[in-house]
Amino acid sequence: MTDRPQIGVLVMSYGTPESLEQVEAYYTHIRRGNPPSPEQLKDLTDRYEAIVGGVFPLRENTNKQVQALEDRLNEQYPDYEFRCYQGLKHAAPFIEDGVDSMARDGLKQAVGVVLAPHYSVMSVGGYIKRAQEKAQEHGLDIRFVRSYHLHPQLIEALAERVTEALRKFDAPSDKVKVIFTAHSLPEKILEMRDPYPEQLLETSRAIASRTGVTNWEFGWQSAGQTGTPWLGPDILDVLQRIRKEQEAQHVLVCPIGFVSDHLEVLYDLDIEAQKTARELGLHLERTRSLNTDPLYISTLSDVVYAELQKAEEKQ
Ligand code: FEC
Repeated sequence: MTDRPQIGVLVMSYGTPESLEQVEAYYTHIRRGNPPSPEQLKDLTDRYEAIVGGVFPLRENTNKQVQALEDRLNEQYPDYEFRCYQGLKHAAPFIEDGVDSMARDGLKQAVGVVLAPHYSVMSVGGYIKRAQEKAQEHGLDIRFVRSYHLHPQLIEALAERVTEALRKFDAPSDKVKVIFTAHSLPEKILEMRDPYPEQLLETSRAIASRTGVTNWEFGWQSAGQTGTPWLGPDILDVLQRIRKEQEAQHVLVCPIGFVSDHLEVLYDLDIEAQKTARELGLHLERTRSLNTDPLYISTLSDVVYAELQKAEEKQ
């Protein structure tokens, strides 16, 4: 037993199945309880099979990020004892399970953080709402980090990756078109004055300024097929336009909206976008994912601690 104050940290992430058999239940959860059609299920299962034979890298990456954050927090702020709990959006342990575990372990104070730097009411806002509701049931005092898209160490980690990847091209940097990407969302978020698109542009500008990249643009990726419009332009259309207008032969994609290797990076970019680029005769490279980069983990520990400080200042 320790007499240091114990702080629960709810680390929230998208979640992924643990086996190909679980893909249907996972997809049904994403679709708010509506099972996918056999074609939709086959399409998703095929995509998982295509990324290194049906493994689910997001699970291991999230596990490692959560452990690294707990280690970092305890090392950096020894006046507290931090205990990290996972809360996944679409797979077990679900967000509610993470909050239940904190309450079961007797924690009274917690901070929640999402492994996604940009705030949208449809993404991070959804995670926070579920965690808040569960925490209220338990009387758990929990505060949340909403976004950290301009944190200097996050920008440094992403800028390092851009600089490093630019060296892979057999062309001067200003001849390489850099495309920053993030997961698209339904266009209706614009009516809600959602900060998501602007935060993504702010991150893009900060990386561009730090790396000296001037030849860049932002593109969306991984849009759903829901029959309603999603934010564009889609990365595949951007590649088509670059080719058609002969803007560049070299393209570097930097997926700033994601922090791990997973389906949306390993399939949507490394297989799908790469195939389009090859067909168009473009040389496409992608920046490395953050995964457990110490700069990313340090960003997380910093924003969690800052949130805890705000709670203490109020007392
Ligand atoms: O590797 C993996 O197993 C999981 C990869 C994965 C990540 C991820 C992140 C985000 N999503 C966001 C929004 C949406 C919206 C819908 C939606 C649907 C899917 C489907 C799969 C999927 N997402 Fe995802 N997302 C990942 C995977 N996502 C699989 C379902 C099939 C498909 O469309 O491909 C549409 C839901 C609906 O039908 O209503 C909206 C956003 C992020 C980034 C922020 C975050 O990580 O939370 C936003 C990783």
